[in-house]
Amino acid sequence: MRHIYIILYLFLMISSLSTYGFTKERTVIVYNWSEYIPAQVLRQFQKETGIRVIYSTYESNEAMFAKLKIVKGVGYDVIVPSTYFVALLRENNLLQKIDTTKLSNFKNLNPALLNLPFDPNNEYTIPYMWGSDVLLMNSKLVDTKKITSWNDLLLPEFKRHIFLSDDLRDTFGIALMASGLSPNTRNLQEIEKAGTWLQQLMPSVYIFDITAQKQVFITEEVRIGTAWNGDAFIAIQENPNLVAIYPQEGVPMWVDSFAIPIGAQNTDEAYEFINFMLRPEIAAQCVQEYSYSTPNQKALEYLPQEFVESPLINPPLDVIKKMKTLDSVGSAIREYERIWERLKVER
Ligand code: N2P
Repeated sequence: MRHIYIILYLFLMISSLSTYGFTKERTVIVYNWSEYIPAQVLRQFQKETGIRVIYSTYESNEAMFAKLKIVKGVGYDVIVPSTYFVALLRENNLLQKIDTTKLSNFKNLNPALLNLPFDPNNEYTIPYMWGSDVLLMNSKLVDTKKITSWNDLLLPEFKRHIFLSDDLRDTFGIALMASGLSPNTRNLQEIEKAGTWLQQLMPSVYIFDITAQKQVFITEEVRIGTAWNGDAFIAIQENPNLVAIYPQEGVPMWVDSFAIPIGAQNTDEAYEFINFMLRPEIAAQCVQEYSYSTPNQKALEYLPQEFVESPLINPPLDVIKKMKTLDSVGSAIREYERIWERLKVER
């Protein structure tokens, strides 16, 4: 008899707790690059799982890293660092290991995008999207046949007509590759040499920014410049005068991956979220919206032909061979930063 009272009491307690909203609502806190996951995808996840997504965005790896460091990896469940930042986050003990056996959709990923040097056994990251920097120009305002190299940006006719990305490693990577050097060099003289290249370019730069990328090409505010492949694809659709090329020296490439911060408080939900994002039809939806390259090989079956055939989304092998991943440069990053700040001040 006593048991029945206890069970009844517990039942009443639990039901009154949920009536007053005391049972914990399941949430996942995602911190991601801006314009990277369609709102529709987030809504579908919430609807299917009942897990509320608390979503905020950043514009650069540097901004994300600074924030994560301040909060000591607490307060976020999923983040999306790029290639070289994975090492940095790990060195600062800001990531936790990921158990890929908990991700039934892991099998959809292309092995060519797994086990990369920045995370050899995918112990900490699951690739989401990848891409590269391309040279984007307006055929109405530029003799496009003449342009084959990053060094063509230095042509005097482009003075005050260039867009340059305010992404330190991307743009330094371009300057280094234009100078025939590795975008991952730790050699001070080589870093300085790229700095001189950038200094020469600065008088030609009309807009130096990270967020405005596609817009300034679409509205023809600039004639030529750097662009992420996804932005280039979208800009070309909006303005057919635009043409993108992979310059002959090759291009810096990056992989943006899901990672779980060390202090994440909703790890089960983080796994559910990542696994949902690895579904082929969801990955395909993200590519259709933002036009980057997907590491999800199954997703290709769900993409319209124009996406699969676009060299901006699915680059040909000879282009891929010339791409260089942006890896950690260790403490040499301080030299890069010093020169970068100087460029900005002098501008
Ligand atoms: C999308 C951001 C692309 C990330 N808006 C480049 N690593």
